[in-house]
Amino acid sequence: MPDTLNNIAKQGENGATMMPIIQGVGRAAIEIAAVLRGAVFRGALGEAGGENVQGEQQQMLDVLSDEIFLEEMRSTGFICAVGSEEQEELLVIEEYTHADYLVLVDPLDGSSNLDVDGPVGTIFSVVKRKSANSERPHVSDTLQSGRHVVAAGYVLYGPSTMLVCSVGSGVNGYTFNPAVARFEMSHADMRIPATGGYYSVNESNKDKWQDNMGDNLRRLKAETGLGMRYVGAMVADMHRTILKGGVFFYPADNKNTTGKLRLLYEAIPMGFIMEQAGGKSMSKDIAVLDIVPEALHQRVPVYLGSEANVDSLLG
Ligand code: P6P
Repeated sequence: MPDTLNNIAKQGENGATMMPIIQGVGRAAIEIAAVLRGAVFRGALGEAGGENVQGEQQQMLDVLSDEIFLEEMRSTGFICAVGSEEQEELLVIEEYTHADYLVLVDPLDGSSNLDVDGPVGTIFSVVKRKSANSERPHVSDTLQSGRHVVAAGYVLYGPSTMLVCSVGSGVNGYTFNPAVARFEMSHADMRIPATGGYYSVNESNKDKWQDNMGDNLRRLKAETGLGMRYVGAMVADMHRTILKGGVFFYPADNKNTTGKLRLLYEAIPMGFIMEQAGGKSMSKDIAVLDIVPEALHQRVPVYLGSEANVDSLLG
């Protein structure tokens, strides 16, 4: 009998509490994957006509994925509020304002890949509220450093649908098995290789990078001979980096002066997973997980991967 998401209950001190929440993520993932596969026939590809809080064009599937994810978090009964890339304000779950946990989510990361049938993902992290259960959840409940993350992970919608997660006791990958309609453990105890792999960055920005990153990348390439791979969806680029080694990074540049990727629902969950997989997660001169967030949609530079490669880039 293969291990399923039920296996999470046996992982560390938080597994039993986090299992129903991650099972909710799994249900949302199955539904989102089904929607993605049929989107072209429903005219669901393309822009929704609005912008998200980031000023980015919302894809129709961004909006739908956000709704699906919120509904599954509500159905767990353990989540009092959700902070989402697609919602400017914290979304309080009115039936469960007394619940202990909040979820931060990028419901459909890399959605610009959708109309070219490229990989996309969902990124999530779970934190315990700071406010009393009798109070109404507040955005300040989300503004906790990554050292307080209880669980985090991502879903990769690729040739297969994978859910990779950690509750603080290492990283495990589960692949959706359509024959039995459930996620089954396929990648136990994922660990990033110390050497090898690829560097992964949008190199077209290099003339705009801050912090001398162009010279540092030239040095990394000369020292390691790493090849380059870049999908343009953080989940896909990070998943390959964890499996093959190397480094994924998005420096600050003249356009994104504090970085492009969002701290609460991209950098922190991915940084948590990377550290749990034995890698390093930096935001220039501070560990991603040590940053104390100041705003729900705050952006940061990120350098995530094999320790030697991250150290080489940051010089
Ligand atoms: P660029 C997708 O929009 C995203 O937030 C991440 O998934 C991805 O790593 C990055 O932005 C891609 O940004 O500027 O290279 O298109």
